[in-house]
Amino acid sequence: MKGYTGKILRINLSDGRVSKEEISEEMRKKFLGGRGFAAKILWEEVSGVDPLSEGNKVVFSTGPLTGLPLPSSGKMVIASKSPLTGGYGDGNIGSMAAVHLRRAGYDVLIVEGRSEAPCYIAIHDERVEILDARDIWGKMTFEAQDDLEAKHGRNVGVLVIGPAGENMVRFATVMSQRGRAGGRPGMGAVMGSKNLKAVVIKGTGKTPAFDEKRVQEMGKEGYGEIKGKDNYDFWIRQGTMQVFEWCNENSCLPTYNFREGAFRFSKQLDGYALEKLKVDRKGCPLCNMQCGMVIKDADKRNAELDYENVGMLGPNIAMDDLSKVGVLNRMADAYGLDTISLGSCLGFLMEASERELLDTRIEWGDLNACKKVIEDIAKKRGLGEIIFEGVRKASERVGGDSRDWAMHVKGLEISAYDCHACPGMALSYGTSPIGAHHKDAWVISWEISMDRFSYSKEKVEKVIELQRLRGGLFESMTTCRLPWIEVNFGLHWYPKYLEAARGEGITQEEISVLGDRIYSLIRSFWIRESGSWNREMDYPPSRWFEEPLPQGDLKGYKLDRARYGEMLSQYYEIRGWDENGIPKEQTLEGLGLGNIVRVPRKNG
Ligand code: PTT
Ligand code: SF4
Repeated sequence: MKGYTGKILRINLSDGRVSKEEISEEMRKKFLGGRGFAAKILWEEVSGVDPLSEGNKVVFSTGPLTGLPLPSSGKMVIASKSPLTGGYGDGNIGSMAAVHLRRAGYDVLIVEGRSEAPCYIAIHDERVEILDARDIWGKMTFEAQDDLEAKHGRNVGVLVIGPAGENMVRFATVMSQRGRAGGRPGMGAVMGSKNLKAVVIKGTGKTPAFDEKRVQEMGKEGYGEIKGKDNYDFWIRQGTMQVFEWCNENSCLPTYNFREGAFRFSKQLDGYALEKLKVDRKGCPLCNMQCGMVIKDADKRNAELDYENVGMLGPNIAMDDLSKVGVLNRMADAYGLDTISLGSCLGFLMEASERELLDTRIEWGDLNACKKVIEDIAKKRGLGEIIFEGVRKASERVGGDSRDWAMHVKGLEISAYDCHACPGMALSYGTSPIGAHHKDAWVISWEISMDRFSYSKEKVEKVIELQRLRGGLFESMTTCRLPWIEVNFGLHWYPKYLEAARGEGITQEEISVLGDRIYSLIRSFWIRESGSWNREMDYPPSRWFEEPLPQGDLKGYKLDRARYGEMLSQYYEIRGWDENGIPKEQTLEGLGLGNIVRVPRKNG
């Protein structure tokens, strides 16, 4: 099949070995690329190891659309066994590194082993080097990126970790281009555990395509269509921040550690507030709807904002000024911490302090206290020692009833949508393949436009439909889904893009099977790796079931545990999983995984 380089580059940091392997035809057909490749590789190569040990691997994985002149195709998946959750973890980052990896002749980079001393990897086409990183170890991501560009030239792709990754903070992420972040479930910590500060990639070859001319033509048409969309101009003004006001109006804005769904000071934080502070716009390569909104923050420095960052570092911790949120966002990018988990961790500490479960006081909305805690997290000291492994572990440390309001699923902190009155979105969080993240099924907008309070089978089916498209197709092609979601760019384009890129399109039926295959494979990984799998792991935290919304239009609403359980059972049935959420043997057979996967049947 054309449209792939067909190569995996494997680098072992323990012994310095570098090898190149073929990607089989079967792998390409069954798993497409990106997340599909990563899940298959991790299933086969990472079993029973501590995520921060030499035995774990980091997989940087592109797909057949990555790097082609097609809308928003500068993306790659970074995956590993997660040190935050203990299960499968990945993130999707926009970076020139994705584009350069394919130009250098590789679809996938696997990094394994552990270097004795701080190092970084430099890939320049065929030449692969493991270089000394002692002079950049300890540096913030921005400075490290500057230094690496000074050494290797500005025309390279850089993936880098900050002090948080080096110190193996469990929600350390990987940064690129001073504002792109990827790998929420601790992929930065896995790099840190390998003493790997960065990967620098330069490729000078051509990105492979089956029909180059057709790709060019259709790309041009696609970019043009995006620009002509009704919502395009507003998107350019506010980007993902356009959803902030809507969340507040619909009582799904995370507020006071997900206790409430609307914030009194929301007007000081929303998309219009952003427009007043905006000084620039940035984004991923090959995109003509760039959504990284840059503002001048309260320290008079540039900070790049997205909705999730503002939701979690704003109302969730009662920070009522966007320029202050910008400071925290910039610090997270500099230290290399995931903003969603960070906002949840700060909210958790503030609530624990309010309930007198901590020796130290940390008040809601206190900027200086937050700045200090961020530094402490990155250095694992003070309150950082309590929270550096995320809210699940922190709740074991602080005790009381904190387990009920430690806002996570499977150990991954929840992204910025409150679900007291959104059962469908709660199911989406519950069944996301990496723990609570919205990326696989952002069902909430559809749900609120329909019957938001129902626990219908239609909702379950919608969650699965979105998971197939977003979690299966988009994560594996690998390209940004926002043109489709945010400006209504036609989904019908993508099978055509795949056809031009690799000589083979994809049918609706094949999209469903691909998504289901990846989901059952990742689920099998979780069951094998988590040790004690149980159905409760697919439930959101107690807070949403037990504590009704205390104010606003939806005052008194909360989730119903029994009805959520019924939805979950329907979900398992459609997926072909048993009553504990374990894929059945005939399901694995039917998805062509029979000869690949053996799932432990025991569960605890
Ligand atoms: C993603 C998660 C998100 S999702 C956001 S804001 W969002 C947060 N951004 C962070 C950040 O910034 N700095 C930081 N230190 N931590 C951050 N953590 C959070 O990470 C991102 C965009 C966004 S912005 C979204 S919705 C879409 N996500 C996509 C996806 O998942 N798949 C896909 N095929 N296309 C997507 N397009 C959009 O990409 P994770 P990015 Mg990201 C400053 O990484 O781990 O997946 O978590 O990659 O290049 O920054 O683009 O309102
Ligand atoms: Fe990146 Fe935003 Fe463009 Fe998507 S829309 S490719 S996240 S800049």
